[in-house]
Amino acid sequence: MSSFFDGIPAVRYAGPDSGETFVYRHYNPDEVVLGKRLEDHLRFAIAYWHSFAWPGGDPFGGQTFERPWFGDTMDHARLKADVAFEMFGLLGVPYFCFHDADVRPEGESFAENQRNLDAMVDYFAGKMEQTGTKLLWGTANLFSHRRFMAGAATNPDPDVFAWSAATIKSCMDATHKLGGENYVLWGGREGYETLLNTDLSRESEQAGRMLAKVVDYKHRIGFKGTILIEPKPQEPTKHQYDYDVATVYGFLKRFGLENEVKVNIEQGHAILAGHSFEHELALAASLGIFGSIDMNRNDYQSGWDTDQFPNSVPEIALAYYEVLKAGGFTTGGTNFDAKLRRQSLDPEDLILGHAGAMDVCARGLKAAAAMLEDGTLEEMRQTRYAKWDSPEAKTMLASDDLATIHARVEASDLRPSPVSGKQERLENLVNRFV
Ligand code: XLS
Ligand code: NI
Ligand code: NI
Repeated sequence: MSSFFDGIPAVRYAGPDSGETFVYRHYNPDEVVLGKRLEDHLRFAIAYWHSFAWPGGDPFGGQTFERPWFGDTMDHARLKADVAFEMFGLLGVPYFCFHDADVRPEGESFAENQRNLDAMVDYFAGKMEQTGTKLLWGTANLFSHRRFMAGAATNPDPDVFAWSAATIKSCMDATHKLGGENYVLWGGREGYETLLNTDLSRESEQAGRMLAKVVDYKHRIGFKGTILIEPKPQEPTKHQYDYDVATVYGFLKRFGLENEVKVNIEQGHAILAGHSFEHELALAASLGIFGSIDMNRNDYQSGWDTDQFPNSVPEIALAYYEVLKAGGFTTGGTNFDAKLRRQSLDPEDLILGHAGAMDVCARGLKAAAAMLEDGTLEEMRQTRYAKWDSPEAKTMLASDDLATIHARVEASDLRPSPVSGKQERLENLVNRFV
């Protein structure tokens, strides 16, 4: 045991009336909602990078956090892992997620990176065995090191493509070995800073070829998890190719990978793309590519990815409503891609950030389940489209050509009569549950 969290008790469910600080008021993992335990609905995961690797810097200032595991040796990496697994235990969170660069020191060469990662994977395997914590997903950091400044798969230099492909292989192997349930690709540098030096045709072709190699390798090693692309419109690049769910779907179709790859949708990225979180979730579900969630919240004024812990139950309820409507998570889950504010220096801040977010998610999911059980929303949605059930409407959609439709409309003196969309009534209805 490290002494980092000394004095902080394990956070456990104490009910909504508890006045304690280190408790869940709404997240009772064993509570059954729609026939399933809350823990199995929400499938919470902690992001290694924000909680254990991020030093608290922003564009105007450097490190604010002082952590005993900050440093570039394998001893530091092991201490970081010890503290991370202690935190997973204190919070009772079933999953975690990591990038290679979060967990191992940066070596002098690719081979040294590989050795460092292998050693940490073995260390993780032991900890996972001891604690029962599982891996929701692994991923490669192809954006921090300066070699990736002009992209990874989309780099003008094939040497960087090679380095990236090799790194993805290492990270897929690591994820597979640790029983990871998904593998994520977030293309932080897959985009451009200026069109003046960018060949869009080449870069998208390179991205498509890399993704095809990832899918091929997944099948080659028998990885049963889901490959997930995480859309984001910009930041750090001026423009990121995986802009949003719709863009990713078009890209997948173009390379014939729409049945092989799904999406990991992040709240903050949806907001940056000018969408609501529920829009991205609903669209992914309707396209059959909904996979997983990076849960956080974006500051609505900042224009950048603030990765704050979520705190709005009504917003979260609408998001989980889409998740539940889509049938819930299969291999996916709720990964807190969220970080402390840089003034939140204390160990307890890490615990309370997550605990509060888990309570908010639990409330949101329960509200969403109640809306589904009530059924009025779905009933009203169906009623709105009910006329499409008629045989004439079905034939028109399936086979009538424009001339046939024209003849019918002209002969029957058709006069469409507008119907209320009932938005206010629907919004009032939602308010009863959140
Ligand atoms: C950054 C992304 C990143 C991915 C994993 O904005 O959210 O953290 O989730 O590479
Ligand atoms: Ni993310
Ligand atoms: Ni993000």
